[in-house]
Amino acid sequence: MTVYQATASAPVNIACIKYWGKRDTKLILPTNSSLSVTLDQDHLRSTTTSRADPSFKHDRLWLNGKEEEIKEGGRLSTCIAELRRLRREVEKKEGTPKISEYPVHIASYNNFPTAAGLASSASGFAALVASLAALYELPATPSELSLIARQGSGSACRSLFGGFVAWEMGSKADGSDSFAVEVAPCSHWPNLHALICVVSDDKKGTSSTSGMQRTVETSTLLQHRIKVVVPERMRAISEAIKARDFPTFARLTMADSNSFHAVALDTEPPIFYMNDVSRAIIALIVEYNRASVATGGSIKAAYTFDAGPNAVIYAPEEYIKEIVQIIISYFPQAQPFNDVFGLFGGEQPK
Ligand code: 2P0
Repeated sequence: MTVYQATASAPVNIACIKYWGKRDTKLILPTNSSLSVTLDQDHLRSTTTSRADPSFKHDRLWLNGKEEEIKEGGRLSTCIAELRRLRREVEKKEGTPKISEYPVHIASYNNFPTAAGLASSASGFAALVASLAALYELPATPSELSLIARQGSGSACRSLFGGFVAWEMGSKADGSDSFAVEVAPCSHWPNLHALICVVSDDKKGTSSTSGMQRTVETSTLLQHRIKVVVPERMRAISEAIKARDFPTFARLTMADSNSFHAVALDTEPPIFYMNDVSRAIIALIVEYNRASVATGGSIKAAYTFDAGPNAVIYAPEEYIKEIVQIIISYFPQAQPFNDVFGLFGGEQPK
């Protein structure tokens, strides 16, 4: 008996130019393009196994061993339906076994602890799409699959590649030109490292999905950001990445993190994702860079914050040790965990 089963994994990505706002909430079409760095470490990935079998009664999904409901018309069922539709096309054309008619069971695991404070929807949906695409043996490129992962969670479309990835917002109403492309592979800039500082492992107060829509509806600053600021930044950061120009990359990354948190603050009611520890980390990095520039050096580190208080610090490898020492001296309770740091003084992530 043939077993139809496939496993795929996908990495976590952290945006340097942030996605914040949808112009179409059902298709998940963004109000601006975005660009991320994939964290290529083995210990920051989601791994998903999909299996199709005629004995299954209906589609089912488990996340870290716990079954989750696949709601009709929801994001999960949209992704599964899209991949089935592509499989049906292959079956029609090539007469391959009609496994699109079998229900699927999907099991997904994150190998990073929830306590690492990293969002798992990006790597999770990317791994789910990649595993179903492998199960169905779809002749699809990562960019084509990113069109589907995008409908699971916007940022997931950027986790189908390694390295440096742009999500082009596109302009078509059907979303067919809103997909991810690789700007440069990971091997292009192996010297660039990321340090994750976990400030809090609490679940965030305002989800990204609802927070960004409130920003779209109420922030006047967002209009300036999406029309004027981001298009120029996308161009400039892509060039900086291609030239491995760290100071420019760092300036743009920090500026865009600030801009994203400014539009969150400009939302009615305002959204605060950073806390006092986040702001202390900004002050440390600003001072670290100022001291370097004042002595004839250049910018050595960049901070960025997503929809929560945790910091990601990008820096060339040669400065990572020094940065870790500075952080430990200011936050003596810091718990190193590979390149993830727990600063919240709680249990070390396991
Ligand atoms: C990003 N974030 O570009 C930005 C920066 C958070 C701050 O993508 O509604 O979880 O599922 O499309 O992808 C978070 O948004 O939102 C996000 P949905 P998603 O990484």
